[in-house]
Amino acid sequence: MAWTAIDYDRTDAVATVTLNRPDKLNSFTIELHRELAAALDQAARDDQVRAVLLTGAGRAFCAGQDLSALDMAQVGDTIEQHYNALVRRLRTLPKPIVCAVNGVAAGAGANLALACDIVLAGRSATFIQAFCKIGLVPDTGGSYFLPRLVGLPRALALALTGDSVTAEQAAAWGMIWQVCDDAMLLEEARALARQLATQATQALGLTKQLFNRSLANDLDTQLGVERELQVAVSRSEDCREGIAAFLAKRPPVFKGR
Ligand code: T3D
Repeated sequence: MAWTAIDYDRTDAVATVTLNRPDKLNSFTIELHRELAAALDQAARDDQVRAVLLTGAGRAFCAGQDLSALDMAQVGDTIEQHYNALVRRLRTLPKPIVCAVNGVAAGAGANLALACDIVLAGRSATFIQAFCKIGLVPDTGGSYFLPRLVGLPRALALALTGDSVTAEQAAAWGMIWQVCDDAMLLEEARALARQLATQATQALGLTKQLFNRSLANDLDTQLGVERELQVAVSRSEDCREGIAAFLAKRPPVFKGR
């Protein structure tokens, strides 16, 4: 596929998806939505891909919806078909997704990052729940993830004020995993994605599913889900290899199946 709004690269077992509208701070158009969806589907389908890295080109990660392309008559459809579908794709993709936030992440761009599995941010990156500044409410899963990540008082204050949060504050609040020096961000994110790509892919995919389901379940239900997924993954070749390697005191060689 010829990409215009994103860049897609697979090197070894890592698919790198780069939002690529730097002049407009990688803000979302329908074209960007379609290409990002196609890229994530490609990464999900391709057995050679065992981890995904998402980042942005230029000085921003993503400034949310392209406001010059916002169709006020289609807001509900746009959200369902594109933003909601994107969050569902990220959360159900059975491979780990590392997000490298390389600059400002605003509106749906901030919440796109929060819907990924492990978020690293450059020291100069910022997160802005920009919706209130233009008379909108948070979307792209922000009203779900943000209070669960940072607690209701901080989530609500961020959404009501639209104040910018630095990468260091975001890490201190548990909103993201780690802050990196700007110059090292991509290198560190790639190293993390490469490491995840050597692990037992099915177990990582089911771990995502386990945690997703835990957010809505009570303890008894969740214990049942753990049992169900552990039984399923214990039949994988990688699980047999992991245990055999431990017992033989050698490093495991996982194949992602
Ligand atoms: O139906 C639906 O789609 C509803 C769904 C909505 C989801 C949402 O995401 S709503 C929230 C939309 N996003 C925003 O409100 C953020 C708007 N952008 C900003 O507040 C600022 O640009 C930033 C804080 C992100 C960065 O500020 P700064 O000073 O570093 O950059 P800048 O000068 O504002 O922007 C640079 C260029 O990018 C500029 O274009 P120009 O003048 O050089 O031609 C600016 O217009 C453009 N740009 C930035 N953000 C957007 C954008 N163009 C279109 N849409 C944007 N969101």
